[in-house]
Amino acid sequence: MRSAPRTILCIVGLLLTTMLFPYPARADNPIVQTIYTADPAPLVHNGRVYVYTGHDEDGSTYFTMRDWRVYSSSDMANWTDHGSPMSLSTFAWADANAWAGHVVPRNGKFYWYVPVRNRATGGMAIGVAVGDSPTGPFRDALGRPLVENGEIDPHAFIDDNGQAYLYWGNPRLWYVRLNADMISFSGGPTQIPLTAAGFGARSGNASRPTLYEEGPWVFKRGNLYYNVFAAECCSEFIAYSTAPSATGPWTYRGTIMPRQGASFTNHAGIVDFAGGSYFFYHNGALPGGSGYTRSVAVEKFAYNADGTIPTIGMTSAGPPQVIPLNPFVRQEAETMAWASGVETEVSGEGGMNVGFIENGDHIKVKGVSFGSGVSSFTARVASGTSGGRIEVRLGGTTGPLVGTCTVPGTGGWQTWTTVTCPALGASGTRDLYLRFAGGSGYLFNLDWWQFTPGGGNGGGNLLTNGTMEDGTTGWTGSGGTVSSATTVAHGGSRSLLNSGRTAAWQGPHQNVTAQLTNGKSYTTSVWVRSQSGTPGAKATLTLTANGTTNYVQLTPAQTVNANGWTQLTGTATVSWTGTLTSASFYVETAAGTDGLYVDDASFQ
Ligand code: FUB
Repeated sequence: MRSAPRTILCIVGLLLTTMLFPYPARADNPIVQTIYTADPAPLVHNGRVYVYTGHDEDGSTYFTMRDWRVYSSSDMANWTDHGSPMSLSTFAWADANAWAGHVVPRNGKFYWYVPVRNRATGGMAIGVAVGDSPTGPFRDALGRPLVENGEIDPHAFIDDNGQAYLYWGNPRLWYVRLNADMISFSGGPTQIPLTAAGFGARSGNASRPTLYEEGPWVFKRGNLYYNVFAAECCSEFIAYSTAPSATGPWTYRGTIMPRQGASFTNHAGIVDFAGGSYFFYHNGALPGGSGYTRSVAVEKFAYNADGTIPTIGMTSAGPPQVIPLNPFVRQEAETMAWASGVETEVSGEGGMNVGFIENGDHIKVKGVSFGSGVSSFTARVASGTSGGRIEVRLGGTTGPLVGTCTVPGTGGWQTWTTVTCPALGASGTRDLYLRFAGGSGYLFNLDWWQFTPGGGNGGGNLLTNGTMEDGTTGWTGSGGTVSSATTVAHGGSRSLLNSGRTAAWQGPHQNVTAQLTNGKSYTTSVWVRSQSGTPGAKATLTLTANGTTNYVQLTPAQTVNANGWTQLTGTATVSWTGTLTSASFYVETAAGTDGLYVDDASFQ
């Protein structure tokens, strides 16, 4: 999904989306926005959920698929792109149709079963690749098909007694008993009887008397075996059957996901993770989406008490985030909840990077835990042109700007350098938006980013309760009333309000006498809005030493208003002569007595 066709895709997509799939923009489902993905196969391994997908080529008018992709998440909201560790070229004997596969771990290895077209026969066959890690690389385990009968959509299941099965089929449904090596089998393929009792009755299609269409997903929960499958093309819905054993007999249990979502196929995978159950599927929800340009999405669900699966609808929000993301360790740029305009590519420094960045593009990282505050933002960047800027924003692409990093030209798209810029005013848990700005054409690539802690109540902030989340703790008024406000907040859920001021110098303040060092330079950041009116607001330090009071202007005065937050920032050297007896940090106005809201204050 490169930038050139994006305009056309967007127009067509907007129409299709409005007509067929009325989801708002910038939601978090589908989980991948940089390419079209299909046929999800989730796997839980070592505290992460991996999703193996197919890849629909842009503008496809058939299932034109040449490689497979891997994504993973530890929080079900931000997904890391691991690129493509397997493609048609992995299988020298295959020439087309990198369709719906499944990965299962065993013996310390990962086995990836896929349907591909056998060049020699022209028919669909099942291949198996093996890798040493969930992200590969994967190699053809056999150099030939594992099994071939012209049918598709393999799924492997290992029963409690260690017996593994491979299920597959369209239009029929098959299984074979895999040996413990997972790349050979005993006995021949067995056809599972497609009866109305087992898989639901289909009318009007003599060659397909039951609802079963393709994409079996078999698992065991308690004593019950489940087979979740795509039903009754076209359009497909997702249905399921249950059985007392891995080989049946199966009983049809009904619909899980009704027909929805602008794609005439659907394809399901279910896993349990971090105490929740998750249903993966695909639809045509991205701009330009259709039955041949699909996208993988996920919903959280809970089994009914009797073990049945509830009806699950497609949403644009996806599941709630399991744990917040830590910004104080290196985070890959390709870990994100939403991407707009950008793509990913293999990075020369390992893994992937975000690339093809143009002016106005952005990525969203959901639920970032800034704690008591940050002091700087660092990014690993490269640019074959003259670079641009990374705007570090909160809550949206026009949300509060906490920092701007300038990216220079580095002499190449894979010539990496590290840039750092001050970042002030981020605290609590917020959605992070990295908005990219600059001239025309591609600006730069981004490999990873990281914040340095600071501000708030830790990391050097001299102010107590700078986030205002502890009510009025630490703050005093010198006129009017100082209260904790919950109606507006810059970050978190509270701000501080000083209403009823009777003089411009009156504002919320706190004593910082004991914390100051003579001659030191201090940086201030504080977010302010007025209750009404448009006063000029500023941060000031009052210093009393040897009986004399001086005023240090910590930030220039900025016009603030009642419609949104304005950041006051500045750096000032603080010095005095003699003994310091009193020092107070103030937020005040240059003139007038408008009420002031104050939030996310740091003085360090
Ligand atoms: O992606 C190609 C085919 O479409 C899959 O193999 C089927 O399950 C259907 O989703």
